[in-house]
Amino acid sequence: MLIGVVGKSNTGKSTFFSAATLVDVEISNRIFTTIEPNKGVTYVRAECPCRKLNVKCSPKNSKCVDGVRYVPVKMVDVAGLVPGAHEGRGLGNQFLSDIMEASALIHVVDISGSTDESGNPVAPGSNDPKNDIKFLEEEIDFWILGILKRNLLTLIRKMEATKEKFSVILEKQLSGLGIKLPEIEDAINRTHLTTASSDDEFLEFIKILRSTSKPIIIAANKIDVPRSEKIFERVKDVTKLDIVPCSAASELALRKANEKSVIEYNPGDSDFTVLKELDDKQKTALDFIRSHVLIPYNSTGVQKIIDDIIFNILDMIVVYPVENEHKFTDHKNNALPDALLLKKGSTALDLAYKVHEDIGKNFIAAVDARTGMHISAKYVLKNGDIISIKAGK
Ligand SMILES: Nc1nc2c(ncn2[C@@H]2O[C@H](COP(=O)(O)OP(=O)(O)OP(=O)(O)O)[C@@H](O)[C@H]2O)c(=O)[nH]1
Ligand SMILES: [Mg+2]
Repeated sequence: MLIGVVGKSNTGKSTFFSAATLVDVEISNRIFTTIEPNKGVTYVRAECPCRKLNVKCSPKNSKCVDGVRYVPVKMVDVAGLVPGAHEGRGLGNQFLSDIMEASALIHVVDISGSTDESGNPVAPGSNDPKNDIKFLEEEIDFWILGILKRNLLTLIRKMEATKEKFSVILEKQLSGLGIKLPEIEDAINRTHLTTASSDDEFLEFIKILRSTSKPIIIAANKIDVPRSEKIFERVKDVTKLDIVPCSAASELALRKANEKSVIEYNPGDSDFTVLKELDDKQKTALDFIRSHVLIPYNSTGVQKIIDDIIFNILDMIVVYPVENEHKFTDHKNNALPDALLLKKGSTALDLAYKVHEDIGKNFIAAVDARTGMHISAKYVLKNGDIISIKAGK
């Protein structure tokens, strides 16, 4: 599972990434600060079953803080896109190949309107973020069009000889983007795409595919800047995408202060507790975050965006595989060691394969550890299930 952080330059992508992963990266108020992608691990929050079951969990692949399980998700932050990137403007769009495998994208938008279309600083309110939302989608579509059309003519000619279906050729061309054949066939039917279609018709086809293969959530960043709220309300009313007010800089400051034990703060919380005597600068900064972000918006938005992507947009659930269904442990006696993300609708057999291919291949049966009931390979998993899989050798 990989989430890509995208947007034009200077909107706060690396700040968002650093707040979400606590990886130190370069952040600055100039364009094209990031050139090489930054990679890290962030976490989604789920309820850990440990409290209700009254067991002391020993997480291995994840973390548990006060009964909240933090499940890892990979994140990549890339260079800034500018309008016309597909024609080579700015850094071009080749670097988007770094988000090729991403299951979803966080589009970080400067909702204070204080960066122009190329990312240069301007007075707050001067730029309309609505245009940024539109241009980014277009640039991604053009990037996919480029991938799709690479050698397409040669492939179409070959197709006549091999009698391969057009949809199969397109699937091969788009294989790196994780798009499946039924999605391609559906989009072909909806757009009546043929080998003779124009670029505009291909773009229509791509738009449909992109919305399922690379769904976008908008991080309306820099909401802490005065008067951003009005812009946010206006943009929210006109965009069809999920949009969440966000202050990545506040989240980064809070997580850093928590790391240094200056405050106690957990990602996604609506407030923090001061643990040490603060100097004037720290006090002013923390008071500002509380009054301008946490009180009006209930959180900085960063964690909410990550949780929304995984659970609402990608429709995933968290499942806990165990070996011993009575003690909820693995063979080393660790209780609830792993928390795995699976697509809603996944079965016990899918979980077995996710744990290990051999366990999937040798699946015999499974037990729902909460109820002690035997379940079949076809059992559809529920969020929070604890499952013991029995496999042969
Ligand atoms: N007020 C405010 N400023 C922010 C916020 N997030 C980021 N910034 C500032 O915006 C500027 C750009 O931040 P970066 O994270 O480097 O932006 P980027 O999108 O990664 O930029 P490129 O790598 O050049 O594409 C920096 O001065 C940040 O401190 C925020 O939530 N609020
Ligand atoms: Mg950056």
